[in-house]
Amino acid sequence: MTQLNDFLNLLNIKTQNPGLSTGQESWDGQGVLLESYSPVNGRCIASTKEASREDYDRVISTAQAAFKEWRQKPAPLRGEIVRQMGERFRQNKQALGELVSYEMGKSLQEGLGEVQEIIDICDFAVGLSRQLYGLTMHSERPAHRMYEQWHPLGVVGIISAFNFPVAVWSWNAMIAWVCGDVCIWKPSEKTPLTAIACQNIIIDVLKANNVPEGVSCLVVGGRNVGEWIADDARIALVSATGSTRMGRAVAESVGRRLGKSLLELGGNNAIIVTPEADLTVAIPAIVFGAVGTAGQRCTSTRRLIVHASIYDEMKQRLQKAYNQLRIGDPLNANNHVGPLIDEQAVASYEATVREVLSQGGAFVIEPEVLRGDGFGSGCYVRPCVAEAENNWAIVQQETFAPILYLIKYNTLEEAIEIQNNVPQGLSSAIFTLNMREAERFLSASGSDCGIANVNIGTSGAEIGGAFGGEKETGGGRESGSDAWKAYMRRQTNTLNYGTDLPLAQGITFEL
Ligand code: UN1
Repeated sequence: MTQLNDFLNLLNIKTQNPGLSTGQESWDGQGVLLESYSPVNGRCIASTKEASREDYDRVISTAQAAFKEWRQKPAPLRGEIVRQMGERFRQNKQALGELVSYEMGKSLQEGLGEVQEIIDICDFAVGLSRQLYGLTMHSERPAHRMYEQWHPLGVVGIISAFNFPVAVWSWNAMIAWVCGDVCIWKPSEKTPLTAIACQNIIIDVLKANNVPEGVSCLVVGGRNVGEWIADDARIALVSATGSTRMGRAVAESVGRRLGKSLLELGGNNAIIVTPEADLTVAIPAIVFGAVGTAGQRCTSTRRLIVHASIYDEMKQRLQKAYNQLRIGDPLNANNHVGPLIDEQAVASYEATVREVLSQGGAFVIEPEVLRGDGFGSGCYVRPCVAEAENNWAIVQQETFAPILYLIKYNTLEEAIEIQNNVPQGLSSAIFTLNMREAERFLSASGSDCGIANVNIGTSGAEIGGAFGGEKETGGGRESGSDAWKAYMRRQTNTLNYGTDLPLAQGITFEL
């Protein structure tokens, strides 16, 4: 690890940082002071000020003006700008990974992995900038041609969560930019500095290429800023990542004005382990899924559905694996698990533990809030495993903490039913070497999630696929595949190059 001040200096993070930026200009908001505390040691890292309504309106007007110019720039040239941004993130990978780890609390490995997702999506977006394909159709009318084009949408509002403070922004922004949109990013108020650092990283690229002011905007602020974005008819697409409660509020506001939203909300992800699983592959996948990012990924493994015949063996193997976990400073490469984001998250871990016990659940691996040397921030908890029933209200909801529920099954039919029987539908996995079981799980009557894996865990998706889920997860798809279509408007064009005017459906109309 570089010295603490090194990565802050490298990323140009000062004691007080402007929380508003239009890419060319940055300024202090007129709202309240926002101090960012590290869950690693409880220290205040630096501060910024939230946006006032006036600040926000200034940003939106600048973004609207920028869109008029940016949409005219050929997509491959927009891709070239994104390529240069990717280079800047490559150069700053270590420093930004360390800041992510320090401000958010995830292990340095995972902090670096998050920056790698930015680099990967930049590469993907550069290629995509020459592949924004539309279809051509055969017209039923003679001497007519039909085709479709994809045009930029406008201003895209990106509301991101603390748990992936930089990668989720990049999935949206890099794709939106090659599509010809301009972006306004409202990061989580729990992780404003990583967002400011990202804007600092790309600012030279924006300036050197004379990118119109307003293509990349940052608005640090609280819930009110999220509400302004959701209510604002000047924002063509609102892409929001976070809790189901937040997503429902955003969807209602955006829906009222018939705007577009792209939602990536809670998960309640399960792994099914059948008697034919290779447990040497399954165990690390389960443990990484459950304790990675201290259980604060939306793809974290929350439920483990295990066949009765291997249930006791699974318990023993998990106990052995969990005993090896090292919890502590996430910037120390020896540790697997860092802190939760804040004390509020610890309180919710404790409340969930109490609820599991009151339902009659038994902990196979005991929960604990860690105190004492090295745990001074009060945010460190021990990952735990409880025997539970799928239908308990507490199991039906997503708790953003490293708590894994063990559930027993007898038939694959029953396992799939348990897996699907939650309100959320993000990620799922099965461990089996039996192709019939695997294919059954992936079939139309199998997993109902947006992501379904075989012999890998629920978290850690690659950027090349479309990311998102069904039901209360919100239905949106971000990142790879054809997720770009959500950031553009489709236009169907019919062109007559003949000398007559034949009408479709064989209708005659003579004058
Ligand atoms: C999230 O938790 O919001 O699949 C995103 C994963 C990561 C992204 C998670 N690539 O776990």
